Amino acid sequence: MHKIATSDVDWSVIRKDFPILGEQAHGHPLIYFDSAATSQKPRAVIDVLRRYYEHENANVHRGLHELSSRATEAYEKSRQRVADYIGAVRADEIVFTRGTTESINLVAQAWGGKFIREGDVILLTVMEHHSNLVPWQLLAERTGARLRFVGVRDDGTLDLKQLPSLLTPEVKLFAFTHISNSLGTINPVAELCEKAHAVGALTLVDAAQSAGHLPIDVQELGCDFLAFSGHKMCGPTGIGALYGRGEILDSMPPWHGGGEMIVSVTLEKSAFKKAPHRFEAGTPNIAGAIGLAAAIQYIEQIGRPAIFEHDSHLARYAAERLTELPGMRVFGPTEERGALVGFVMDAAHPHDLTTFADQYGLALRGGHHCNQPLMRRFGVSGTTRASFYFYNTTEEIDRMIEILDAAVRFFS
Ligand code: C6P
Repeated sequence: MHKIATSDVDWSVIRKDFPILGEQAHGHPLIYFDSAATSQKPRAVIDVLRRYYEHENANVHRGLHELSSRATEAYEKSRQRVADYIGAVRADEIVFTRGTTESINLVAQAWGGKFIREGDVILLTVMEHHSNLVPWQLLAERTGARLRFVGVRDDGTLDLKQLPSLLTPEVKLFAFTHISNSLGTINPVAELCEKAHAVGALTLVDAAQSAGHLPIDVQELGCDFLAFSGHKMCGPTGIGALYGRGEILDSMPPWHGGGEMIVSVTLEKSAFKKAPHRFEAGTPNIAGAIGLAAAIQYIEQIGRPAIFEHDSHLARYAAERLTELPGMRVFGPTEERGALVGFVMDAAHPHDLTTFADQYGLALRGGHHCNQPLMRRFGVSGTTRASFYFYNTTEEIDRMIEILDAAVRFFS
């Protein structure tokens, strides 16, 4: 197996941690190039989930028995691990959610509901995933706020020259993605946060495509909110986190009502706990949080700088090799890119191409990737996307090129 020379990690050993990668699909060895949709899970995470259910399972924060204390301790330790992973000052700045989508909706409803008024502006970008667009559209409809968008240039980077005219004092929040899930563009988060703060706006970073791929320190980035999903970074589905700067979370009202988020309740009204428990009504995804902490531990053992180096090498290699194929259009920046590459081929529609590849055991994704405005910006209805993680290899990319080459011949 190809070893990427620039790092000390033996990736072929790491690949063996993922049982699913030994699967066959349509009688071929699976090539899994859909990690931007969801990553595969290492045995370390699968084992922790199993151990939790075999030895610790109970509800948290309410039982006065041994198992409940174990579950509560493991759940709250997981919160601390997430906080450390992204450089939060305190564990209280981490709210467990179902993932990036729920984290952004929480901010739009709880923070937006209290602080956004008619005429205020939420600044977004044209490359946002629907998860960082639709919640703001809903808020704008409710409040009379307006949305503005930073444009995307032909090379897939943000048109930062537009910022001075867009970032005016009416902007209350600038919410943008760290890494585009369709283009692979890595946005200059710290610079964007600084510029937003200069006009008094808060910032929200959608870290769905970055949290498992590169080092993140919310204090260095200077963001006020950061949202991510566990399932894209070796963790289970149904768990994710919202980071919110302490004083901002404390100023926000609850969004979901129910058990566990209250201090006292009368028939008429309730008093609420502090953040983060105020935002975690009902029984949380305890196993998910513990699984996420295990995923973080696993990723940290490898090291995010090495992962980033490996993944971006794969993405650049794929982008280069794809251009060998006829009628190929590759999207996104050429220099630095996240762990994915989107493309369209004259030979076939992205859905047909993706279905063709599947027949050879190659899992790609075809469609608009929940980026319809961005697809429209580039004049396409969708793309085919190959997305990578540290368990993928350049040999798999070579195989993808062979399969796509066969597709060109098949469709023409
Ligand atoms: N993108 C993709 O294949 P959830 O579904 O809440 O875990 O993540 C939503 C989300 C938010 N922002 C970005 C940048 C994303 O890429 C995603 C998920 C998947 O690209 C599913 S559409």
